[in-house]
Amino acid sequence: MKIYHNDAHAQHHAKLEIYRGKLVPAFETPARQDAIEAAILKHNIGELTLAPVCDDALIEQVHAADYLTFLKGAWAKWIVLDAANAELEAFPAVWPIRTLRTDIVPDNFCAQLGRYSMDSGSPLTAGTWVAARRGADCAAAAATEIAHGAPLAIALARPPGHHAGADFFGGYCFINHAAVAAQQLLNSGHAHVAILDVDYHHGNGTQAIFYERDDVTFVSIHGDPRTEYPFYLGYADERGSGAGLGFNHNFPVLHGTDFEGWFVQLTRAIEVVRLSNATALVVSLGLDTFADDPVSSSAGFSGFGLRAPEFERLGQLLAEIKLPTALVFEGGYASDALGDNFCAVVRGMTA
Ligand code: Q9C
Ligand code: ZN
Repeated sequence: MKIYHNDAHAQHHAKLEIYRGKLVPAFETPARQDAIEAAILKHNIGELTLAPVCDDALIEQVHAADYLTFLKGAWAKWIVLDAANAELEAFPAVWPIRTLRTDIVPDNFCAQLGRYSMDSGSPLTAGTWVAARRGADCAAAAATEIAHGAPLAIALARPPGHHAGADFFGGYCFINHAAVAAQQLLNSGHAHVAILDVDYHHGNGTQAIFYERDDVTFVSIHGDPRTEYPFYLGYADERGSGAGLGFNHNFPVLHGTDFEGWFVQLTRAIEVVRLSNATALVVSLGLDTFADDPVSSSAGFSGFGLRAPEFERLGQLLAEIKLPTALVFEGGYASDALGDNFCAVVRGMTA
């Protein structure tokens, strides 16, 4: 099995993020992917493979051209503001919230950051563009691999992608790698593709990208957005619009639910994937449903309490869908456990 690993991922390396009034060490670190790669080698799970460079045109099918241009040039503009900025990370300053104009891109760079982002938790660093763009190569390559007949391929495409929309970043995500994979499957001849998002957080970017389209069924199981990030999307009544009506399915799960409750909802989500006309599947594989995940655990509750045996069971359920599947790595922040948990999913899928 091919595992396309992003060899540029460490170029995106935020040191800090803003959290509840403090600058705290970033949760989303290069160590996350390094841990998974080490476990893959140790357990001989598959071949770590470098992806060929995919066309910009593929990425432009799911992202706005002006957003991609902005992201590509952002670090240079940040340095122009002040050469000393090279030692810092770029955070947005002003967001175009209600009553402000969204049709204008101001000249001021920090204002532009707000125009193209959804939160203050996703600092830009010198290598963010290169890392995220290379992640798209991995997603496209995994999709091509299954389009050519492989039952399973993996994109270790850090940084994650599912919160990034057509024209904004957020939630540690810059390019939506799952969307790139789905689009590549469509371009390769699949008429309908399903995306199943099992990250702890709702994949708002993926939902938004495909919300009005009828060629992708998006199904997400995630923490109830009333209490969990991204808060402003991911509710059960979001069903798609226009041609996309009926192709979007959210399964929010109450904070504090244990893994048995989570699996009840997962079974429902998988049933929706089965009933779709999809001939290929992209899984947004977040591992932040883990019991000891530092982002999803709070106030005594921990994720949905999954551990390696439950991740293996997740893998078994994914395999039972019996569609060619591209796994795209998303969230999961307990670096020390990511290797075991990731390998458990793959073991469940392939055993
Ligand atoms: N305590 C993904 O899992 N809020 N993104 C973090 C830290 C943002 C998660 C708060 C969570 C974004 C891909
Ligand atoms: Zn997440």
